[in-house]
Amino acid sequence: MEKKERLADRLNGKKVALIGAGVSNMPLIPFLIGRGADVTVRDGKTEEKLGEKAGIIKKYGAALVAGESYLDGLCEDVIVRSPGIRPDIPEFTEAVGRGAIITSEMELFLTHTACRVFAVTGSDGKSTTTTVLSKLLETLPGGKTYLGGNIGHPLFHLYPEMGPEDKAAVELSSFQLMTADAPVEAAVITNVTPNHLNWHTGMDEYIEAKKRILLHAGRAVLNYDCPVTREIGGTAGCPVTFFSRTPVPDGVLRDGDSAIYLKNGVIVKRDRGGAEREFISRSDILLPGMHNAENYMAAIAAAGEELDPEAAREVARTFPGVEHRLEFVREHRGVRYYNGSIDSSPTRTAAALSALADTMPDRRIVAICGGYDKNIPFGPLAEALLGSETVRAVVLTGATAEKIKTAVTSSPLWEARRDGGFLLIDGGDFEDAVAKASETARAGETVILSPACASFDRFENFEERGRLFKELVRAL
Ligand code: UMA
Repeated sequence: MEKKERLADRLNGKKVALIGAGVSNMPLIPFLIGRGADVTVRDGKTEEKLGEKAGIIKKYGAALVAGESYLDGLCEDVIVRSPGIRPDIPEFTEAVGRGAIITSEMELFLTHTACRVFAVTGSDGKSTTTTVLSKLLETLPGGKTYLGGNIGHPLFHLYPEMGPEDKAAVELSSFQLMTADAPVEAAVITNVTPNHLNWHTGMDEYIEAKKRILLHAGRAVLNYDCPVTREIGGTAGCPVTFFSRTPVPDGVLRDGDSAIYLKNGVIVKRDRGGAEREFISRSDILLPGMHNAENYMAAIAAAGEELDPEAAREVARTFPGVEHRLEFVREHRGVRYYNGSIDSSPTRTAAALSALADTMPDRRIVAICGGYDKNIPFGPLAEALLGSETVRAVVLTGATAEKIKTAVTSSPLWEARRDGGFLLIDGGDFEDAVAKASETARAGETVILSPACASFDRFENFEERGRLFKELVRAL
């Protein structure tokens, strides 16, 4: 089998299949055709469902195999899978058997780029951490900073313009990491909690995928407060920086390891056996919530020793956050509306609710929850919704509405909260759910879309869900 490295230099006349006409693969079409490859795009959606994309694919000069039997006759030399497609489906295994290369946009980027790569994965907080990291990297001397990966910006087609002085902050999902094994300068795992268990064979595979980010990492940045990442740190083959909400004991650090943590409201850094160095204060961080302090600690550690605390403070004071993550939409009749469409797991929703409660303790919350069913347990969500007096009502929508309702009503906290006035509302479809949340909320309260689920039961992606939410809220 041919090696993946520098594949781009040997594309002339090669048959390349792009599996999936999505965000990752579409920019590859003109790039590959420009290098002489014979490109076929294969997608399980029908041509009609692909809509204008089908026209674009053909206009570029690629062949299109669309619809149910899109993998029939898979004969290409190089197969570029979209992240959402498992690498071990029978069609791919058979192709590998006859000598084909299976790769992905992200693997191609990581094996071809000359720039310094700072990679981030984790169950929660990876988009904010990656974005903050990109802002911090921009303050370092040297070339241009790129931001991409699972956050929604493919990077491979840009690699020819990147030099060794440039930097890339790259968000990696477990789907992308399943087969990735390229070197990165620094690798962050923000935390690991159950997620995507309908796609992975189980928690073990999910954790193994996340761990692959460390395979050839120069440095690792890991969450000391998460049992999974703490354990990973003990066996990492590179220096580790642990980040934590509280001081990290010196005894857990190995030679060359370090820690970054909160002490009396200040983020401090310490090498093993070294003195604490103050970095920035938690109050410098414009984004609300303890999870954002964690995101900052991870990003600061990943940016490395070149980072100037003063420059980091400036970023912390001014960065307003990422769209769809606790994004303030508007205040209407005394009710504040937030778009948290990115909250696609119970832990994300729990973090969003506690961030709101932290920063606005007097505002009670009406939460809109529910969406695509990833087979994750909703017990933790029920606890987050019922466990704090701040949440007053939940409006349920989407494919998981019934499952969430069952988890909430079977919680030991349910009866007391129900008797205390907690409302569990059947929202119906998404539009009705937004309308019901708005009818339920009183002046002085907050409505947040924080689904705890992915969006694919109804939407193309979480961005589309968030945009519709904002439209509906603006039209109230
Ligand atoms: N398709 C098939 N067969 C399949 C699966 C998909 O033909 O079995 C087709 C679909 O019809 C679609 C195309 O493949 O037309 C694209 O599928 P995709 O969604 O897998 O890939 P992209 O559009 O390239 O988007 C992916 C990520 N999506 C997933 O991992 C599911 C995007 O993350 C990411 O932003 C993008 O690459 C960046 O290049 C989304 C996501 O939800 C936001 N990620 C998960 C998460 O963050 O939790 C992992």
